[in-house]
Amino acid sequence: MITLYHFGDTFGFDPSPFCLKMETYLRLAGHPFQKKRGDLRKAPKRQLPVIEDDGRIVADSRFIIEYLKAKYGNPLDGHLSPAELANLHAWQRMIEESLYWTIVYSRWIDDDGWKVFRPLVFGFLPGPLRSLIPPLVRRRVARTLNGQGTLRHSKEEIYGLGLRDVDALAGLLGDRPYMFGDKPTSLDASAAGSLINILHAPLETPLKVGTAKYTNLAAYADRIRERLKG
Ligand SMILES: N[C@@H](CCC(=O)N[C@@H](CS)C(=O)NCC(=O)O)C(=O)O
Repeated sequence: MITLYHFGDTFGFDPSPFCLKMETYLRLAGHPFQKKRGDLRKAPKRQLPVIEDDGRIVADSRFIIEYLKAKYGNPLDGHLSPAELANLHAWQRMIEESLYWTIVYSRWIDDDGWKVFRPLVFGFLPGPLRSLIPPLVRRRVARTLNGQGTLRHSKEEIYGLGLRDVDALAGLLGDRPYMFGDKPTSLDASAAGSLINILHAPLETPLKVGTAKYTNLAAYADRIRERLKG
């Protein structure tokens, strides 16, 4: 049985777009799995998700999916043409290397998002640590966002960039059930991991407000969330 190590269902689902992507992939591909809380200190790359399968540990959702495809077959993407696979690759990178950073900004840096996000993810810490740890982690996230480039922009620009990615996704989906048509592909795992995290997290950020205007994306996130229930 595959074990998916993730952060936990803090929002009723995992707050990490990558952990939720992995869960969505496993569910859509029909692979039996169990979820366990992961420990970042034990994770090979100090990030989650990680899976364990027959004693083998694999880290990073991209490598995990490659591993699963090699071992269990490719039920989601096996029918795609080389051009479709190239397309899928580009869209996936947009979600994970571009839109992701606006999500991070909306939670960790934007003061309105941070006010709500902080108690949700750090509320479990005992008294003194609860005031000490969150600002330290927030500072580390700010350094990362600055190095990556997002934090060089104004708040309006950052949300504008994220919403352009969202607009592109809405255009791709159109009125189809999944991003590439009638059947789910691994792109839907990436898309759902981020869109559910934007739309269903209890943070009223400009990213959420702007995304909710796309009724096709809102219905899509609802639909995939239903499928995650089993
Ligand atoms: N490329 C990785 C990204 C995973 C990732 O960024 N995970 C974040 C949570 S969304 C994490 O574990 N962050 C903890 C840290 O960097 O300290 C993947 O696809 O799995």
